[in-house]
Amino acid sequence: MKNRRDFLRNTFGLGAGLAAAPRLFAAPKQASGMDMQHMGHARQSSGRMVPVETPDAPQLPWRMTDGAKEFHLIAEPVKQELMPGKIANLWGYNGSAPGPTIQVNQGDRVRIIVDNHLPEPTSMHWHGFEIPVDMDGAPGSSQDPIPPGGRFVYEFTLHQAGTFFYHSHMAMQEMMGMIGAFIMHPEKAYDPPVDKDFAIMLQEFAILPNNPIPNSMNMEFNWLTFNGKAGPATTPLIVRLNDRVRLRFINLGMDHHPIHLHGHTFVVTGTEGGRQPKTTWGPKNTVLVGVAEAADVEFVANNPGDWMIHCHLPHHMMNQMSSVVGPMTRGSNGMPAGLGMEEGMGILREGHATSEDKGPSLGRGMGVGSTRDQTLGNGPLSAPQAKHSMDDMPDMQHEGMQMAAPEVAKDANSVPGFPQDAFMEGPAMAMDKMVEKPENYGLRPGWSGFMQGMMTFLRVLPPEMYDKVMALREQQKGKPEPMPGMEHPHHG
Ligand SMILES: [Cu+2]
Repeated sequence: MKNRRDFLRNTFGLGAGLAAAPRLFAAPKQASGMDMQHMGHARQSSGRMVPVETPDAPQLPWRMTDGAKEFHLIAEPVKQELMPGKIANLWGYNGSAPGPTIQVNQGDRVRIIVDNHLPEPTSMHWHGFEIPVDMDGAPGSSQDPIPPGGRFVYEFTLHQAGTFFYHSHMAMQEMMGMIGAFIMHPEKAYDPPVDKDFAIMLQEFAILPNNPIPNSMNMEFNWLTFNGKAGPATTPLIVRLNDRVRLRFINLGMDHHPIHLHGHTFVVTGTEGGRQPKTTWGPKNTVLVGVAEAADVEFVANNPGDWMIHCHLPHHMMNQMSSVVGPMTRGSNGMPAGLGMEEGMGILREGHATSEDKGPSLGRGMGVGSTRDQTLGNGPLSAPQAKHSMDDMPDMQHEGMQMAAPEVAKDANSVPGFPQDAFMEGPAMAMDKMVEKPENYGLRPGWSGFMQGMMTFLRVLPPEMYDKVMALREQQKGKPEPMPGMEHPHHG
């Protein structure tokens, strides 16, 4: 809620004449005759381009000033709620990390006012933009860094089209969340046109237990997000059965993410360089989105159901993972992670960062050979013990969590390797009520216990159900108090 207020304050503080919602297109673009011939099975396609939705992330309004679409971005510390009760101190733009989505048309003259409200210098890079070098935002070479309290006005004409993004060009700031989507709509709608168009930004953070501030020096990440939310707080993508759908993935972090869609076969129609020729469109169901890359995929949502979309790296389908997660499930003497506040933030007073003593606590290694790690039995706790052991975990909200005991076999303790998922996902982690929102209407009860990290749903809904969810969403917009997880209503 605070994020939302900040966003409104920041955007409405710009002056009179600014529309509440972005007016994305100067005029509706009609498809040419050629486009109409190639509409294929896209149902009810109007031939118009549709605005890109970024579920859980806001859209950036603009106003026409001196012949340019003028946007205003404020680089600032933000409190981002990754999931209910898990608020992280990130850095982002206009109260949000990732920052708000910018949408323009090919050929637009664009002006972006960047104010630096961070406590240190920053610089804004327009990733992949073919613009004059003095607008490139490379600190030190193309411009002086923007000092704290300073401003830099970027202005350029955009001749490209596709899925782009903006980000701080200070490396560590990127790992604090400073990225946002920048969509350039083509002059003429792509063939075939889509009915639904979504963008999802992939980010990762290393947030040690008992500390809401990401350790940007960490090499091991335990919070994986789609548009700033971890499952089950991610808002599902709602489409109507037989819609043609485009998903745009944008990755800025330390890892590549193989994004997998259930139940459908897609083609990769675009990259961070723009639209790709049809001759390259081979069938796939997983797309590897490398660091600094974007991937557009398209398909016809012809298979009804609630289908998972997720990064397929197993640890990226988890929340709060760390190499010392074991002790958390066992209520013993607590964890050595972090040692002290300074060490937890990577500030060392003696020794070096990769030493056996400090390495594991800083998340730089896997804890192998650590003299500080504790000896663990491999046995699980009983369900009541497991529940009790989580009582003092400050990041967990027990009210509203379903907390049913996971089902385990009688001889579970005798099986080497047990437990794996038993206490980390499943009924004990379900929180359907806490993440209730219109887009989750009608999901199978208990669904939320199995959604973590980079995970969301593509909900392919028959017309009646689609209309019902859309009606609920409309109702929600009118309510003054947002539900948990509803901080960023859709502006699509
Ligand atoms: Cu991943």
